[in-house]
Amino acid sequence: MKGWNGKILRVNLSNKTHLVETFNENFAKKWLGGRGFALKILWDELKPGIDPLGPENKLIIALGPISGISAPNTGKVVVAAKSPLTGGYGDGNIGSHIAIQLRKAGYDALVVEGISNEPVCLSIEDDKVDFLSVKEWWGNGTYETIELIEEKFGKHAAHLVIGQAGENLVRYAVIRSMEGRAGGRPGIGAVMGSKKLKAIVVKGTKNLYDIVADQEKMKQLGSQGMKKVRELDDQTNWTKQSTNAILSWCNDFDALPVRNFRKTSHPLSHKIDGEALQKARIATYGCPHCVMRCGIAINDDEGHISELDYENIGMLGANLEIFDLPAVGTLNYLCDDYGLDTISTGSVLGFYADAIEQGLYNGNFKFGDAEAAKELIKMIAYRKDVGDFLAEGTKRMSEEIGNNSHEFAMQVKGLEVSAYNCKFCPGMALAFGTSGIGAHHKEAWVIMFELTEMKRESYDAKKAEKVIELQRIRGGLFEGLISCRFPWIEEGFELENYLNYFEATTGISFSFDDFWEIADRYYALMRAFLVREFAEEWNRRMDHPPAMWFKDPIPNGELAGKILDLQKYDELLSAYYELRGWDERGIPKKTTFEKLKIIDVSKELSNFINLSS
Ligand code: PTT
Ligand code: SF4
Repeated sequence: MKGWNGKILRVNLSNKTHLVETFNENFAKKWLGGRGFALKILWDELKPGIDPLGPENKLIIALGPISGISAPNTGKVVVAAKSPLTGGYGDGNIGSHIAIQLRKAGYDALVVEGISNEPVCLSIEDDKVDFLSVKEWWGNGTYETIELIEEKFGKHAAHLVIGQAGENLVRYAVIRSMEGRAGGRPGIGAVMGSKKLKAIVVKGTKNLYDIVADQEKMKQLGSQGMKKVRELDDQTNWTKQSTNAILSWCNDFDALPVRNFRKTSHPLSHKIDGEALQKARIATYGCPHCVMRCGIAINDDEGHISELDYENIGMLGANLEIFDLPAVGTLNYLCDDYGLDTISTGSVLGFYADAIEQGLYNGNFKFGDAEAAKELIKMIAYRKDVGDFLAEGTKRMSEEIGNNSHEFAMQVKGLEVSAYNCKFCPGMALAFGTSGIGAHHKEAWVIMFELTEMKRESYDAKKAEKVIELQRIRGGLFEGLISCRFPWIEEGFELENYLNYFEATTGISFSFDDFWEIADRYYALMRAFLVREFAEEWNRRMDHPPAMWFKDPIPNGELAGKILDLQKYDELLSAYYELRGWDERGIPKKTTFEKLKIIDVSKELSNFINLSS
């Protein structure tokens, strides 16, 4: 077999043992890598109902067949586990040198099991696995931890770390890596913390290309691709503002989250938009092998260097009505240092301010108060006082507050909505509603098409089709092969390139249809995972976006009064289910499982719920 090492390293932190398992080409072709490997392992090995923060959960770090090879933006890995936020399968895609080093160490995935009796750093160097006691590192932020790793293992040691938020089991803690990268929004950092695993460091000495089927071709394709993406970027200038170019666009289209999503635009948004970020920029950061370097760093208002993307600014700035870029930079820096997801943090603070304003909760926090937000972020990371409540995420907070506060808790299945306000974007609302991991834009960024090429007000089934098309590309192809999707989205680097990379690396010729079948398998299995966990309460309302979007219209501007229509949304959802071969409850039919060659999944699932034929 070429393209994969064919090896999974399994480590047990409870008894400090490890073993290496092998897999064959059939497994690799069926699951591809990354999200596919993680999903399959977690589905097969986790008993339903286990505590995501207990010893039975498993943390997976998984590569795909092209992650780490020298081609545009391939320095990415999937981090996954059962999510403490949603209770379903959760993952994130993070830029890290581990994409290269784990492959060079001879593995395609790392499975971490059990719980250590003391804080540890897992060190992997080819077949050598060490569990280093790092009691003295526990309590450190991610920046300091990364410095300690560099001191101990060298400047370029590939790593993944957690901060205090992960240690203290904040349900939306993320994992961090070099230069500002963060991933695992559904609380994968908390799973790492629950295992007392402060850091993972990997070094490999094998030749990266030993497992590549056609080495010369791949090297040639890779360098041509890098050159091409650079040229495309010279034409688009995208990296000058990177993802934050989207902020003014969202503002103009009434799709910006402002004041806990109550409003959709703001006259001060220019203070934190792409141009403002470009002016403040002091450096750009990027993942390994990246030729686009999208992380724009600025000096924050406390003297740190903070790396910002649109989601961070949208949720910690506009959503909290903080239109001061250096102050937003500090909120972002704190989230990075403590290891908190910026999207959920911005949403939690917005929900908190909203609940206080409505007299549903006692507190002093108000929209626009950057200093109080800084304090609260610290309290969340340490679960101190009200921070303990905020650390639970908006779904659980609203359950505690009651009084219909769930209507303005901006989450789906427990994961907070990313920075797109969908009061008048039915297609994007559907993308949030049906994402397999909760409300993450990573699965289908259909809003781009909805606001430019499609009729915005339409609930036509074409929108459901487009959501599925994007879920297949973004949530399937890019999460299985593992490469950053920005060259394709932002620079128009053709998808065919990835088919060519796959073929040169593995020697296997796959058509797009082969990849779409794999993607559909991921979506069926993510759905099966959720349904197995929530069989008794499962219903299609779990695929609805937050109730606010059906009840609280756009308040001002040209689109004032526009709002999502519940009945039409439900019809769009039915169209989505039909296209996916899922029944009216949103559960894949037996025939769909069969078509996707996962009959074993349907057999297991039918122990929990009746399946339609
Ligand atoms: C991603 C989510 C995003 S998506 C952003 S900004 W974005 C936020 N970034 C955070 C951050 O930073 N610090 C922090 N403490 N929390 C943060 N939470 C938010 O996390 C990310 C980039 C981005 S930047 C995006 S869209 C693309 N996402 C990709 C993806 O999902 N898959 C893929 N194959 N390629 C992608 N390319 C782009 O990668 P999560 P990263 Mg991320 C500081 O992980 O869990 O999916 O959350 O990992 O390496 O930082 O890259 O406008
Ligand atoms: Fe990483 Fe951004 Fe480059 Fe993608 S474009 S590889 S997220 S730095």
